[in-house]
Amino acid sequence: MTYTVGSYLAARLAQIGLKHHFAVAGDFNLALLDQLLTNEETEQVYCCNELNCGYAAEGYARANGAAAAVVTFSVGGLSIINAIAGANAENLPVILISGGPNTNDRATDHLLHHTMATSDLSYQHDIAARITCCAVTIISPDKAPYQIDSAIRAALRESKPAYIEIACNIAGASCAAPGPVSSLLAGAPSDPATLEAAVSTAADFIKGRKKPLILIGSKLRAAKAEAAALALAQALGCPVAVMAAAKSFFPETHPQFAGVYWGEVSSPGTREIVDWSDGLICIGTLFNDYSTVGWTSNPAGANVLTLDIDHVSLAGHDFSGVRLAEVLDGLATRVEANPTALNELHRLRAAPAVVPEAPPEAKLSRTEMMRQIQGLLTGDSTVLVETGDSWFNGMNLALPEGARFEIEMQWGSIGWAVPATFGYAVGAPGRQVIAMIGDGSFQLTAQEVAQMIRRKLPIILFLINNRGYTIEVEIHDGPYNNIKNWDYAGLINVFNAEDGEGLGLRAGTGGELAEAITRALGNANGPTLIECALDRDDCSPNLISWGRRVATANARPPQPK
Ligand code: TPP
Repeated sequence: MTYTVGSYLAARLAQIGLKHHFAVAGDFNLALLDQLLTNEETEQVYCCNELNCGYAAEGYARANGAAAAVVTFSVGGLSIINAIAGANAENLPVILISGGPNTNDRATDHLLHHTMATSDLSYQHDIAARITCCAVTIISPDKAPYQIDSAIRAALRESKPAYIEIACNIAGASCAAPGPVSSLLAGAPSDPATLEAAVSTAADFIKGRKKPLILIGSKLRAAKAEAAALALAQALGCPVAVMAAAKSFFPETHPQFAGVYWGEVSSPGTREIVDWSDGLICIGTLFNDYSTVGWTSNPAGANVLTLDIDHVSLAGHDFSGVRLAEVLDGLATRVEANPTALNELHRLRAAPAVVPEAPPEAKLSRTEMMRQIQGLLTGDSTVLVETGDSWFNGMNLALPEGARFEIEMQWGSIGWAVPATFGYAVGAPGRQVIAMIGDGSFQLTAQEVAQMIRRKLPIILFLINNRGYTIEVEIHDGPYNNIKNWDYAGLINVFNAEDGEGLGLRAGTGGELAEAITRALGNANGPTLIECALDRDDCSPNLISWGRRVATANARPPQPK
């Protein structure tokens, strides 16, 4: 078989497990898209715009481990930047592929359409280089295989986005055949001596503590170390709390699960047990102003052992170049069971409160909405929550074994959830995909519901219509937090046009919501959007507490010189 630059890239995408790639067409990438279409093992999935395309790929990477998005030069390449920077922040290997100007127009004074009427055509590469772990521009078919492999290998190893720009007249040019894919998939091994030193120092730290406790953070998935963390937890027999951004990265049905640790807005009893521990084992954690509740809960100091993706640190020690999964595997064989903190957790923790069912004709409340969403979850569910009160409502969900939870908490860009949910559902066809999205966020990227309809995906979208940016109201209110109301449920018919099978339903009472959920479960050939009408101030108490702390942190005056 002979290869072109484009078909080589397609082969690599298929080999690394991408059964789909997301795309928006434009004249700089049409020849490339044609080449990608020649490979039947990676299907082209179209998006309404490039920002959505980036988020769809980001969601796909959450479901599938990696993803690719293909856009045209400049007008597309700059639109997708927000989503790719988000993938960087969230440690997801999304490969951004852009068509590029013809080689004959580079290094000349030719002015091209879609550019800022400047002959410097390197700006998109330069911008992409700032937000990816590897950026390559391909202007020669001879070098293409090496450049493509370098970018994909870096993305997979570092769990970060990479950038591949391909000149539009090079995509169809012949190039060498791909070698074994294992060269892209093999991770860099730990240095054995450093690994041994890191594991034995960390094991000593744990042995020296009376009340060790594990805290899991969002980087655990990027390190592909969920199974290794579970094995260490079981060997140690201690409580395991998760950070909000890592919800579902440790099974919530496990007897050692200690809830979500999020400072003042933690699950009941979780903050107390974390504070009580004299040996906090932080695995893949990331502390920022939001996760520390405005810097009020920021674990640090001599009682903290940090096990990061490629790095172990504790007071007086620092070891880098070690892989997290190998560190955890090593520790699991060296620690002794210590259930002290688990016993204390059982004493501290009250039985979960049972939320009574609201009368079916009563006006819909947030608690009744969440009670019904909770009842919907199975081990096959994945819940995606958009920035807003959905973060806080989602945290309280008790996830059945196997259920997954997705949150874009480091980047926190509203508009993420609709396209990311679309991409996630493309990447996880067997799962029940549910999203909770505020009205304000929905308005950014709503049109991607049309792609869910196009692909007949039975996603359930809970559109929370509380008439504004409630999370912003709690941080800092003003007229800018009011938004124009839409007929959200009615929008689905607009997207259905002549052939779609999406359902748009409205729930103003608990009874209407129950009926809408029943209809959604029966709608197998398209998404169902359920518009839940809530009062503007019907938000979770945790949002209020957290918002107050974050507002205080934001309002700190400059330090005097
Ligand atoms: N623009 C982007 C792209 N991302 C952001 N995070 C913001 C602005 C600031 N922001 C954060 S949350 C939010 C805004 C504007 C409002 C969310 O409102 P909504 O989706 O209605 O959710 P609610 O808080 O009402 O639950």
